[in-house]
Amino acid sequence: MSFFGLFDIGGTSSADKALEQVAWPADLQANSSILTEDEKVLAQLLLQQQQHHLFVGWDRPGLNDEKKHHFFEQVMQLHKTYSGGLHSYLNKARVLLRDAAAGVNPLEGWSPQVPLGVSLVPGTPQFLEKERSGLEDLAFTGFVLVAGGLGERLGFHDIKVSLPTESTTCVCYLQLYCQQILSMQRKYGQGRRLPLAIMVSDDTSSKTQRLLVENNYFGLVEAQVTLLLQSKVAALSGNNANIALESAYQIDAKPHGHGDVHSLMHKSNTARKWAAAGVKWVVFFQDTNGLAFYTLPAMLGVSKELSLDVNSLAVPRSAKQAIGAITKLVHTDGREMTINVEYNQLDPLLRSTISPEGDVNEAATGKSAFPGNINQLVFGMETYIRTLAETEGVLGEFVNPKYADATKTKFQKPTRLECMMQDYPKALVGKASAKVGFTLAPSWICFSPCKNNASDAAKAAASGIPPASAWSAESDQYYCVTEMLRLLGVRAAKGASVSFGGITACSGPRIIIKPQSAIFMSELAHIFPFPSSISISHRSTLVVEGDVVVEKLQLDGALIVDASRGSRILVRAKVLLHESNILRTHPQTRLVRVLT
Ligand code: UGB
Repeated sequence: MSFFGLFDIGGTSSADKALEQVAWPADLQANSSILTEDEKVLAQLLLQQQQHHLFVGWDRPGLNDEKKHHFFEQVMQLHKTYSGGLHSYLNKARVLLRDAAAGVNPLEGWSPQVPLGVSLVPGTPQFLEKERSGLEDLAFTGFVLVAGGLGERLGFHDIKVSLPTESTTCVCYLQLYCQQILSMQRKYGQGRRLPLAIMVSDDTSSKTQRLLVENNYFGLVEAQVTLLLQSKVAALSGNNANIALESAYQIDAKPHGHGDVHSLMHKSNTARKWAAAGVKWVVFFQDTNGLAFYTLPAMLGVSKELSLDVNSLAVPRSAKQAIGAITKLVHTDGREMTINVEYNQLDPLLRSTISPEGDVNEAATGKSAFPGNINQLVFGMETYIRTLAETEGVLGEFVNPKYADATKTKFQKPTRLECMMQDYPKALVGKASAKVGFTLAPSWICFSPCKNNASDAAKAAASGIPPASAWSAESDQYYCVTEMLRLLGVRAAKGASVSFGGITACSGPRIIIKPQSAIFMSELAHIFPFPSSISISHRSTLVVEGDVVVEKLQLDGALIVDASRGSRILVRAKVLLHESNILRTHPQTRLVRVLT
């Protein structure tokens, strides 16, 4: 595993040192004798940026000096890790905060259109053809997991990638992702190792490393995993970009958003190394989406066919549904971009431009023409590398202060600049050759994250938004595999919907096909070659691992078929299985087990 953090990009520059001298407040002046030269430069930088309040009430020298040095360490960190330095951050923040208070419309001059995209219907010949085409390119794919988020909405105090994806096998998200990548590598990698980069933050870094190390990288090789450490930015308590304090001598610092991933892919040289090693496609995915990869080859097939530099996986979206919409925007000056537009911006934008009725469902599909963004992206490496070189991966930022008063001068709580990974297409504006589009797939096969605590999930469900709770995420994984099998012709029961605590999910069956057996629809077809000979009741549990072929099975119970130790297990169960059965291969034999 290589580890990249932005701690080593030089000290304060000579330009900073040449900053105009500003009079020091008395409390700081009194401490002058204990400060190092670098600390004085940083103090000067802060004063230049009108941050005098940070030094009010500093103790006299000899009292809390360690905390004072620690304060400057933190300032240095914030300065070094932000491209352009702390002064650049604060200057940008002032402009963005002024615009926010003035209510400037960031989409002024832009008019929406339906973007370029392909709609996939799982199981159709079109889907399987795209999947077949994409499988050929898996060997040239690199994976980027953004896992710096805290899980505050979930109310979980550990790293989200350590959560179990389901409670039948209790495999955690990181294990699932690693094993899926490993399986793709073994089957389609043509001898190559598929690289994985994981963006972590101070909040998730050490626990993520530990989880990987203690589990032997879940079968991956250490060298194919790169950890990218994102840094925090200073929280701001007022429109003049006043840096907020968490406590005396301690700045309130907050995550800068998942958009940091692009500057880290650039600064760490990861993107360049991957390109040199032949990676053609970069896949970005979130930390708790157990359905992340089922449509990946079909999506790659679309990227290939349309030569897309950016392909956003999207889900059908009802008009006005509270989820960002993939939208093509055309400016009055001729510029174009296809980008995620927040739902609360799309409706007014449509009304004020091309469609007086706003965001409405189309008659043909019953859904909005603007599909929902789920932040799973495939970038073409050639353009990505070029764009990173031009921009250093620094994307546009935004600020979203919650005002405490009508004059918009006070914030309810400190805010900060943020950036989003899906804003990358903004960097392609003006490049005539750049192609940005989407792949639409039903959410049951591509998106069911675990983001919300049970009570927020119930509120979301009540207002028609997917709950994104632990239970719905688990249930949707069983549902997805079962539905793929049904599309192949397997007679798997559709479990009834069950409601609990305001959340409705499917009751079963619980079918887990481990990644080394199959992930994609075309692979599942090999495990179940005679689908009509298989029936699985709604209350059944089936776990399949390793080289397994299920020719005949009538299951109304629990069956674990574990061929992970090297041999093939052939299941020909003519009888109805009512009880729990476990079939395992013996490590030393090449035994073929037949259950009849
Ligand atoms: N993440 C980081 O790695 N670092 C950060 O600083 C922040 C997050 P959230 P968000 O799924 O419906 C996104 O917080 O940002 C990682 C899209 O922007 O779960 O509110 C974090 O660990 C939105 O368009 O989501 O919203 C996680 O893996 C929509 O697609 C990922 O970034 C929305 O997800 C997402 O972070 C959604």
